[in-house]
Amino acid sequence: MRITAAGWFAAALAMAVSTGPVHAIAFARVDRNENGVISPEEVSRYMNGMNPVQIRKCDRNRDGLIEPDEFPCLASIYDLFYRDTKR
Ligand SMILES: [Ca+2]
Ligand SMILES: [Ca+2]
Repeated sequence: MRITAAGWFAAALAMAVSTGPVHAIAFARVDRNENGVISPEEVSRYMNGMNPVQIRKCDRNRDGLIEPDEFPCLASIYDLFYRDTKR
């Protein structure tokens, strides 16, 4: 069975609303170069529709990158505004 990356990610985000550890899985999906942080480039490439303003909102330590502890913020914005409405 084939699951598209987008479908997998949407499912992971849906679960992430109620379960913390799933954030780690979703984080790993977006952190493609596996350096432990998510760059704005990775966000725009793998989280469709997200823009730098939203990244800055969640970037609490203002280093321009999304660390794992900042990711739940980004994930919830993504879920609120860019969730696939075609169910
Ligand atoms: Ca990265
Ligand atoms: Ca940061």
